Amino acid sequence: MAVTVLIGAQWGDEGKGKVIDVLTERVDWVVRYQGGNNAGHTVEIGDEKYVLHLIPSGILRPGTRCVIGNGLVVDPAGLRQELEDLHARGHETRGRLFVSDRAHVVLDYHKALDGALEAEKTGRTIGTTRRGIGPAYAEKSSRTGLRMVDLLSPELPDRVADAVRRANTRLAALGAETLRVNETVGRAVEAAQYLRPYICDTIPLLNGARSKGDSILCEGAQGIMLDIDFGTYPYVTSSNTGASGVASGTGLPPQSIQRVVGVIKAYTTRVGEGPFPTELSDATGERLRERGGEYGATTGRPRRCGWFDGVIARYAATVCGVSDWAITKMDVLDDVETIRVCTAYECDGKRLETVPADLETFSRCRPVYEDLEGWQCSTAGCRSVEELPEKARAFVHYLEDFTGVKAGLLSLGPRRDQTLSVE
Ligand code: 2SA
Ligand code: MG
Repeated sequence: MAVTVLIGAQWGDEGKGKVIDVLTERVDWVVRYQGGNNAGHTVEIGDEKYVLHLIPSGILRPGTRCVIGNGLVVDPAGLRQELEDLHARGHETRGRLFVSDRAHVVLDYHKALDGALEAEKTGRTIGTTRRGIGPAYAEKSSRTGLRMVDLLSPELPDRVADAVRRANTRLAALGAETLRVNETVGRAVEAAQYLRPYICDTIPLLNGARSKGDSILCEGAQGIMLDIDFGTYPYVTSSNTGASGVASGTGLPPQSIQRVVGVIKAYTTRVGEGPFPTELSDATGERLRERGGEYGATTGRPRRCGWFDGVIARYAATVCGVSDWAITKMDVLDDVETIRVCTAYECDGKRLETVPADLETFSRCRPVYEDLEGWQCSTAGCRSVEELPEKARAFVHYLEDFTGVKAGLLSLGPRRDQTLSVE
């Protein structure tokens, strides 16, 4: 019955990993529905820090079962590595992790193509994570991709060999190094062997769990502004990162979704290229990056930082049907004197209240700001909303009023105990 979706309502890195970890205290299943190991979900438990890329964050709660849904593109070698790391740290995954046999496979040549396409001198670098995501989804759409179910087939070596040969022609045309067919086949076969026990039909599994009343949390990766349909195309990832990706990426029907939690950071960040109206290329942006530890969890890239963009939050609320916000990293604003919130854009003398489709227009948009007084004290020790400084509560209320969505959860640091639930 109870399906909850958690989505990133900005450009990713909103702190979803932490929020999921908090929510999974009461959840039976955690399900990824899109993306691949381009994601980096960071969870801190006590002194231990985990960064998960493909495996749902719920794996860190022993009683929770996890699903990698059909909507993902799975790098078998990457998944194996992640599993081995978890096993080495004492986490059991057999019988707890289920990988959809319909999920598509990312092979070495997808990564090589990702890099080669980025390096191509077309003047349009996306700033991808180079994890092969775009090329793997392109093959899925072209109906030439391999799926997890193919990893179980005796014909796997031939299929991979064919695919590598085709990819080599493209790589050569792009002036990139080609791959050795046997090596790629060997790696795929080895990973397939390791992953065999995890691969199954997750559709009856999930719907069966749903009908017997289990609670299911669908974990979005990246954020709505990186959504292939709703984001800043072409500076996006290749999947539906928003709530609309859940039905197509899991086999859970749309009407089973009861709640959509939108995760927003108290300011905004973006990794990779593309327009970002509230970006700060000054000392304030630098301070947000340092205080917030804003470096890519997958690639270590420094993230671009800027003020909170209310236009985007409202857009996310609209297209994802956000029921409540989880506002993260409020503590990063602890020492900020004046907090700015973007409430509209100005472009060519016109006021815009929504995100324009035309990127050229979007890149010329100037933010219209509302200035709020900062609270200028530490929130680190606050354990309830009442203990928050008045001005921090005013900030939350401002975001709630502006977006028309209530906050359900506030996060003041990476640890589990630095989380406040709003009644
Ligand atoms: P891709 O690799 O094809 O999905 O890249 C396309 C765009 O999507 C962005 N993207 C991300 N943005 C923020 N965080 C992501 N995950 C990692 C993290 C990123 C990292 O959690 O920190 O470690 O660098 C993520 N994944 C994809 C990407 O920057 C491109 O703009
Ligand atoms: Mg991340």
